[in-house]
Amino acid sequence: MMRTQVGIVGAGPAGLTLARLLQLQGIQSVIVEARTREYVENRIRAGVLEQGTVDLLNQIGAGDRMRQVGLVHHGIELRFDGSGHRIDMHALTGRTITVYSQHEVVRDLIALRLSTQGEIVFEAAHTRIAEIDTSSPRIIFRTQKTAQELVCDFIAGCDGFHGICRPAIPAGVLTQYERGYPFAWLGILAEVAPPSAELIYTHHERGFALVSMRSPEVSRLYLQCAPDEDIAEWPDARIWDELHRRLATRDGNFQLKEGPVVQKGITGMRSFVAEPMRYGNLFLAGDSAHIVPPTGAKGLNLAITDTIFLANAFTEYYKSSNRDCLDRYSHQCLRQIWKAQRFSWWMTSMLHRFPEASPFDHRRQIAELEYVTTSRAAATSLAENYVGLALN
Ligand code: FAS
Ligand code: PHB
Repeated sequence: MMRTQVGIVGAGPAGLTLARLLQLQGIQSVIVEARTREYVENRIRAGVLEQGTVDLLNQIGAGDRMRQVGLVHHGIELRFDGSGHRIDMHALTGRTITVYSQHEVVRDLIALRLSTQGEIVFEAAHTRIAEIDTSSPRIIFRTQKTAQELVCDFIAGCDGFHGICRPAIPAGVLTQYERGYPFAWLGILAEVAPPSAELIYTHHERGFALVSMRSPEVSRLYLQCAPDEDIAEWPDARIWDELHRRLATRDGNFQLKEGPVVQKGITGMRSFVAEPMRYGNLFLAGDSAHIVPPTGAKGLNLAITDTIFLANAFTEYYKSSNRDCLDRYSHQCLRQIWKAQRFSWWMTSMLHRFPEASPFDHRRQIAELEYVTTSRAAATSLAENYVGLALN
C-alpha cells in the first residue's frame, strides 16, 4: 500500500505541471501514467504557448530549454482572398506567444520531476480509482511487478479526454456540453524551413490551412480535411499540392518549399466541457474535463491554467485546512474554460469551410475577416484572447 497527499492520474502537461506546483509548496504527490516515458515524451501535439504559460514554466524552473529554443512571436497572419493581413499582437496587447512543442514541455517537466526526486509510475496498467467520495480515495493499478494501491487525500484526474477519471464520476452528476465539427485537421511535420517567420491562418474555398513551425528547420503544417479522412489516402505529394493551392497569394510571391514529411496524422475536432470538474475528492484538470478545437491554440494552455487554480486550492487546504478554495475550484476554472471555448469556436467558425455553408455564410466569413484585420478594436479582441486572457 502506497500513500501520498495528492494522487495524480496522467503525466501530460496538466499532471506534470500540477505535481511541480504542489512540490514547490511542499505537498507530496505521485503521478500514475499508463504509457512509457518514451511514448509521452514523443507524442506530437500542440505548439503554441501563451505568455502566461511561458511565465509559469519559467517560474517553476522548467523554462531553460524553452528560453533557448522557443520561438517568441509578436504576431500572426490571417490570409484570405489570396492576401495576408498581419495582426501585431504585441503592439495591441504588450504580450507575445512562444512556439515550443508540447512534447518538449513534457520532456522538460519529466526531467525536472525526476531530478527533484518526484515520483512518476510509468506503464501503470488497469488503473482505476475508488472511494472518490471519501477522505481516502485510492488509485489502484498494476506495474510489471505487482498490484499497487495508492491511498491519497485527493485525486487529480489529469488523464485526458479518453482517461478513466471523468467516467468514474457517478451517472447523473455531470453535465456534458459538446459540439462536433464537420471536419478534422490533417497535420504534418516536415524537415524544411518554415515559409514564414510567423503563423499563417488561411481561409480558402478549398478549406482551412495553417502554417506553423517547430524550429527554423522544421515546419508544422495543417489542412482542413473530412472528419473521416483516411491518412492512407494522403500521400505527401497530395498534401503538398493542397497546401500550395490553399496558401497561394494573389501576387504569387508566397513560396512554400517542400521537404521530407517525418510525421503525419489526423486530429478530430470537438468542443467539450464536463461540469462540475469535481466530485468528492476527485478533481479533473485539463483534457479530462474539456476539449477545444486547436484553431485557437488553447488546449495545452487551458490545461496549465486549471493546474494553477487546483494547486492554489490544495495549498490553501494544506496550509489552513480551509476547503473554500477547493469548493470554488470548478467554478473558477469554468469561467476561464468557457471564454477559451468561445474563442476557439469563433476562430474555427471564421476560418473553416463548412460543407453545408451557403454563399451567404461564405460572404459573412469574409466580412468577419475584413473586420478583424481592419478594426483595431476587433484585432485587439483576437489578440488578447490569442496571447491569453488574464486569469480571473
Ligand atoms: P493529455 O492527454 O496530454 O495527457 C493525459 C495523460 O494521461 C497522457 O499521458 C495519457 O497517457 C495518460 N492517461 C490516459 N489514461 C490513463 C490511465 N487510464 N491511467 C494512467 N494514465 C492515463 N492543443 C493545442 O493547443 N494545439 C494543438 O495543435 C493541439 N493538437 C492536438 C493533437 C492531438 C492529436 C490531440 C489529442 C490533442 C491536441 N491538442 C492541441 C490538445 C492537447 O495539446 C491537450 O490540450 C493537452 O495535451 C492537454 O493536456 P492534459 O490535460 O495533460 O492531457
Ligand atoms: C501548432 O503549431 O501545432 C499549432 C499552432 C497553432 C494552432 C494549432 C496548432 O492554432
